[in-house]
Amino acid sequence: MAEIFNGIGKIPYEGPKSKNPLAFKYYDAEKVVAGKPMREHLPFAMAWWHNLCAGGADMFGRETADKGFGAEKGTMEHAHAKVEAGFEFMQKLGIEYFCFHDVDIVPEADDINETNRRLDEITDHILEKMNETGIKCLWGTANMFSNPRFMNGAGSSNSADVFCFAAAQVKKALDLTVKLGGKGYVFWGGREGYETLLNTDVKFEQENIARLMKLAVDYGRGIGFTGDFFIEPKPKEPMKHQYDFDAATAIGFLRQYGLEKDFKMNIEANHATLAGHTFQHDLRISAMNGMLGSIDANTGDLLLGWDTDEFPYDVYDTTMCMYEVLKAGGLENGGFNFDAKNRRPSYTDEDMFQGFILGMDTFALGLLKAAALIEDGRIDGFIKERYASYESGIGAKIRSGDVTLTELADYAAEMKTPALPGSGRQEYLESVVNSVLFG
Ligand code: XLS
Ligand code: NI
Ligand code: NI
Repeated sequence: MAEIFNGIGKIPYEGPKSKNPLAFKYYDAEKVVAGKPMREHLPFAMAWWHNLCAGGADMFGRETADKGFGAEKGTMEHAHAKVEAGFEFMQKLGIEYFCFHDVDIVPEADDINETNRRLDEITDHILEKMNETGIKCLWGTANMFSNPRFMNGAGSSNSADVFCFAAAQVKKALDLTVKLGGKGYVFWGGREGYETLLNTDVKFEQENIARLMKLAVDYGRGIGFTGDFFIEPKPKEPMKHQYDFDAATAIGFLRQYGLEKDFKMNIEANHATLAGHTFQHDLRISAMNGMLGSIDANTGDLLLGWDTDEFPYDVYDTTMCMYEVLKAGGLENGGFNFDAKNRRPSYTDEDMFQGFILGMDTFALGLLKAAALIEDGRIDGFIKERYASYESGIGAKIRSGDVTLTELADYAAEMKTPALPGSGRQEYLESVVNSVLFG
């Protein structure tokens, strides 16, 4: 197959002083940081849908970028051209993983049997390219939100027939994920939510989503899927209320239905901020529950109330993200999937590369700065010190559970009035972060 991205070679690492737009300034794959090479800390993935399918269309205008890769869109020839383009792209960037939905990799047919045949054909091609290049599958998923049949959701649909179609797609997507050796399987509950309680039985819908997930776990484990299932929380868009609002909500749901052993979180930065949290918040909630699985690496625009899926550029955010990831000991079966797209006016081939160079460099910087923050020790030291009253005396008794409410009240009565709990020193700590970032 002829080269698709002509004139763009392998992207080299040239260091922070380089002004070459087609070079990494910070992402130096083999550089060892906190005990292992950057590429091991940062298993980056390409999202098939944004990178190879989306051409910048929005509700006010058609596509600006040509993602035909020399073939007519909507054909299997095009599906195959995307495979070639995708692998050439990943190789040139040194990206080691990809993520996909079923309908990203083939055009959906009217008959599910024909769609499945196409999926078998295309995954043979993908597998061939994987073997040739060493590139791997991070996770697979089924798109259960674009087709009109899913207008009321998939697992949460009011229609049992639609539930069966959702089940069929999940089954096939699991087959494909296993065929491609994927490390994870994602449930992003696109339309699993509701617009109005006037037509919705929330309790029933949530139970049904859990049923679909349970069926998926049973089937997946049966065909040898040993990776993680992931829930990707998002509070809204396309639905007004989405059931997997944020990490805390999704974790509660998993525990309620006994799914917590098989599932972890796939945290997307832009979804966390849509939920009114920071990215770091949802990472922390996941990590402290042992459920930090994977990351959809993007960023939103805080002035806009929707999922803009921008390539990450904010080093403060990626530093805090990598701080959480380092503290959690890394992502076992997860990675950093660039669920991100170029802005509509960035429509050239080079722009596709620039998006990833920006994203990878921003995470590399985040990793370097997070490692420096931990090494510096002032933040961790302050937090430890802040809770020191629980290390001995009455505090230690509270922690061990070896105390009654009456004893605590007696203790308080004896003190008469407590000392203030100590300054939170937020402004000082923020300046410590700045000094690590820019010092
Ligand atoms: C949409 C989601 C989606 C998932 C995969 O907002 O981010 O792209 O990552 O279905
Ligand atoms: Ni996502
Ligand atoms: Ni998203």
